[in-house]
Amino acid sequence: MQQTLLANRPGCAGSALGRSKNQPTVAAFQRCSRRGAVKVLASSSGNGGDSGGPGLLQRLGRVIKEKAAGDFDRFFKGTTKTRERLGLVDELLALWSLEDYEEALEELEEVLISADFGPRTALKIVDRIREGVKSGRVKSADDTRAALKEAIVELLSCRGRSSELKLQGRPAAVLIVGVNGAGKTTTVGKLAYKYGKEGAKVFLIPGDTFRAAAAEQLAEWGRRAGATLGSFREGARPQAVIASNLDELRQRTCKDPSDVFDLILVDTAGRLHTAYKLMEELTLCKAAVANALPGQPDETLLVLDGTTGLNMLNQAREFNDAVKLSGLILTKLDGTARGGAVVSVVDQLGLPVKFIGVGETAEDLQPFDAEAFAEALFPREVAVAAAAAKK
Ligand SMILES: Nc1nc2c(ncn2[C@@H]2O[C@H](COP(=O)(O)OP(=O)(O)OP(=O)(O)O)[C@@H](O)[C@H]2O)c(=O)[nH]1
Ligand SMILES: [Mg+2]
Repeated sequence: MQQTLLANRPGCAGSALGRSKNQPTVAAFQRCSRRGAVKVLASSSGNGGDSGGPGLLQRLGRVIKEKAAGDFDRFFKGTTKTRERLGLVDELLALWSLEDYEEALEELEEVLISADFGPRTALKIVDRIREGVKSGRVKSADDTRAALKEAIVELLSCRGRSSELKLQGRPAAVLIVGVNGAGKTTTVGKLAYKYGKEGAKVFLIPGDTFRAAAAEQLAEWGRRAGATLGSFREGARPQAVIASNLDELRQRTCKDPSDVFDLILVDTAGRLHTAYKLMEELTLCKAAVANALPGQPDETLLVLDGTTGLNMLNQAREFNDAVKLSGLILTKLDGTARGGAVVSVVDQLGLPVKFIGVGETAEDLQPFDAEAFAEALFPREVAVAAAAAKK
């Protein structure tokens, strides 16, 4: 199957994928990009105008984050199951007393472990609260709740690394990787929708050449998001498909320097993190992006299925070793009570969570915000209701 949204355009030398013999070299691309794409980048970077450029995506990132903050309901709804699992914390805190705080902290640790915070991370959180009690800073149930949230926010703030996408190039490229069924293609679609809606020109590369249905799924997301889908050929080597798509884009920009996409999203096939050959293929995919667009991809994001809980830690380690990740996207948090795994993954891997998936629609991808997350898991109103019920 071949989809040719770019291929066979007037002025193109034919289908990108049917041209392997005549493909220009990387050096040729770079020569052209010096005259074309890079010139566009330079002319739009300094003025802060709205006509595109690297600044555009950073501004859009902020806009998307601000809008999401106003849409706390969706975030809140998406974390319902985890919050329910953590409901025991409210019961514990309703019975809180300074005399037997040790017992309460042990139970708190168990509740956190049951929500997949993981033993190490749960212990860290509880230890911080214990320190607070010993220093006299934590006295009441309210103080304990505040200390709990504070500890979670601190762990999630991940050694100062930002949860915003760092998209500096024009075009900026994002490589999406992960195991089978994690939610990669859906996430690519949601990202295209989000950035497209704010005015970015988005291009999708169907790097999952394993099966035709993958490209069809991406095409459907592309239609919804108003994004352009690149050429696809079932069974082709994904790194070749990525390279030829980027080459098509280079040719377009050579012809018309204003014809530049802001954001290129590269979907890839699901693969087991233990399959050496497939992981090696992924490194070639990343290299194909870097060859065509020096300095890219700006982001290499691992999509993790939130319902797998702590098993995702091993996946993240292997993918990080293979392609050096810049961040994580956790999906399906709406379907799991194991959302605490977010804290554990950030704590143990030192990689920031950039977005979370809280449903299957285009709107259900939320920029990750540590404070909003802690607030969603331990909302104030619930605490007030629990205290009222006790009286
Ligand atoms: N509830 C829920 N479902 C999701 C979310 N993200 C993805 N899904 C669903 O998960 C399933 C798999 O999603 P895909 O995007 O096809 O996953 P993938 O990683 O591309 O899969 P492969 O390409 O086969 O490896 C689909 O049914 C999606 O609708 C989410 O945040 N919440
Ligand atoms: Mg897919």
